[in-house]
Amino acid sequence: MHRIATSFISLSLASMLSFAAPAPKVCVFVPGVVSGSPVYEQLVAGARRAASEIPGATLKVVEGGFNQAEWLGKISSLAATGEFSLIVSSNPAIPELCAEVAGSFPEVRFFIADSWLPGNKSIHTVLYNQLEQGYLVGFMAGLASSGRLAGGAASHKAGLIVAQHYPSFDKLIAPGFERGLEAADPGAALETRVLGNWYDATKASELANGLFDWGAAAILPIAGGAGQGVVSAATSKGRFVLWFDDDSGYRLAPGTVIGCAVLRQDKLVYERVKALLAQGPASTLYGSAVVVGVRDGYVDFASGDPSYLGLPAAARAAMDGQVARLKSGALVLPVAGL
Ligand code: RBF
Repeated sequence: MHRIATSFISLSLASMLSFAAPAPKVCVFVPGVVSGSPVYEQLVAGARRAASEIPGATLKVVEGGFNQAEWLGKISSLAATGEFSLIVSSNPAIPELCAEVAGSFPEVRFFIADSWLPGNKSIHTVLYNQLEQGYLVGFMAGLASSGRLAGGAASHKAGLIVAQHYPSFDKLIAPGFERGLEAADPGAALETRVLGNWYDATKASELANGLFDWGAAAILPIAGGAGQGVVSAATSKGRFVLWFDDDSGYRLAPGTVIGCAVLRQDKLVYERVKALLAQGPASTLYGSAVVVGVRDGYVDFASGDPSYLGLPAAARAAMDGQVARLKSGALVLPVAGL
């Protein structure tokens, strides 16, 4: 009798507790639009998968659009609805905005991938080692600019096209690219052009044509959907493109896109959102900022695609050697934050 009573009490306690913790409601705030930006496609996919594995959890995706001046107001309105326990987003400009919103809505928690902000008890951030990611495609650009790819003469020139200046581009992606380029083609010249937005493929094409006319053998666009304009310019000029964030570049233009440095953003977002939902608002992950890279499995070079496998064996061996050096720790490109 006593045992039955105890188990009855613990059962009802358990059901009371499960009622006490409401099913989590997650909002994914996309700072831009999803379509055309692999980094945001992965953000949504990862968060959806995590929410689908937490019983009762719901998820809403909100596109913030390209007007960055509106983002703070939009995030603030989402928090003000009182509907969401966790707001998930991605890019280095977002933590600052969320910190401001968190001041007014202390019950809301934030997870922001691809960014860095330590010390805010409402916010968890994870930054990718984009010195490594930039290095990988920079090295590939150097193989092109030194004439080691079929059909490519040595010009010792390469280009970067970026939508706008921002900290992880200026401090990690560009310096990483430059270092990789220098390793494969010592003394090669690098020119950077700034587009001014994340969507204008026509203007990106014009900037790319300018860089190709200057002599760039290969260009890396960091420009979201506008990057496709760089691919079309390269295709008509018979030059090369490097791709960032996922391996879709290989399929966009086989033979033109010669290397993709990928982020496992879908995996990262899935893991972190799942952990944060399971641990709840008191999770000790809040307040922390973490850096992940090649050795953790979140930054990589996609080397299995037929487009890449069709490149000269000697060039691939040189490239694969760099990936192996980063994986083994023989080459270390440390990032401590932004
Ligand atoms: N990357 C995209 O692919 N698409 C975008 O629309 C986009 N918008 C951004 C807006 C801001 C204000 C900042 C700081 C970055 C943005 N990024 C965007 C870049 C993204 O965070 C990341 O650096 C790149 O995808 C390279 O990994």
